[in-house]
Amino acid sequence: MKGLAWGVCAVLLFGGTLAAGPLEVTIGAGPGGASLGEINGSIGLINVILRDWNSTPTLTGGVPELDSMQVGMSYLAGEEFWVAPSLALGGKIETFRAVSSTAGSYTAGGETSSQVAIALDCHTVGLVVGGHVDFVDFGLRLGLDLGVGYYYSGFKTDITFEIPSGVPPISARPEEGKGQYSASSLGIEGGLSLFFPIAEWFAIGSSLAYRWVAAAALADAQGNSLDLDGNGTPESIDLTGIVVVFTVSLRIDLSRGEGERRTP
Ligand SMILES: [Ca+2]
Repeated sequence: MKGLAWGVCAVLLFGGTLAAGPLEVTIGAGPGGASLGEINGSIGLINVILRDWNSTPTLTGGVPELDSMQVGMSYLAGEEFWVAPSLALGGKIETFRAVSSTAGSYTAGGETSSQVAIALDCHTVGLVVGGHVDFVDFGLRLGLDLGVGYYYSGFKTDITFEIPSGVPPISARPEEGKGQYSASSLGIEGGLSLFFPIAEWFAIGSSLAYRWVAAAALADAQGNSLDLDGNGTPESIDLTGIVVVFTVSLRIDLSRGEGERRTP
């Protein structure tokens, strides 16, 4: 959350440096997608092992497979200054979080029991600066958004992975224990947004954006890379994906405010 607080300050400072047109403050939430390609690849390999063990006749019990981490929730808060009737410049903070977990146990021969518990938590904060152009405005406003972003990601792991007795050897296994990894990278975002003005100062809307972010290596405080499936090859984080957000916007007319202050 410290990253988010810094980001909010940065957006406010950025906004404050722009000349005053109307200011529009927007908050929103919605489903977000992130490729997380190599991480989801590792989840796939872990699921192959679990599927194998779940169908081994000499084992009782079972462990559900892990869900893919491609979909999560996104939240955003931003502000834009309208520097021309249909052009706004500004910035936003956005967060994305995706989690996946499973737990269970296997018993072989009615005696030895092995535990499996995996919890994965990916949390990203992005600071995006850019612009918005309205190209249709007939009550509804349809516009184009474009921005460049800096993205900071945290990835937590908490893994117990005991191999049941009597199963064939496996070539790789996830490293047990807790891990906390981070990465940062740059990207660009572009998309469309639609606003329904309810009043001159208030609008609801939605936006559909594609986010392209360079893949980045995840490392913990000691510099160890994330190797989720334990195959000796580190997994990078790739946040590229589509984000759909439903928004609420307040428009504040700064010039009118100044005029009023000047009026005796
Ligand atoms: Ca790996």
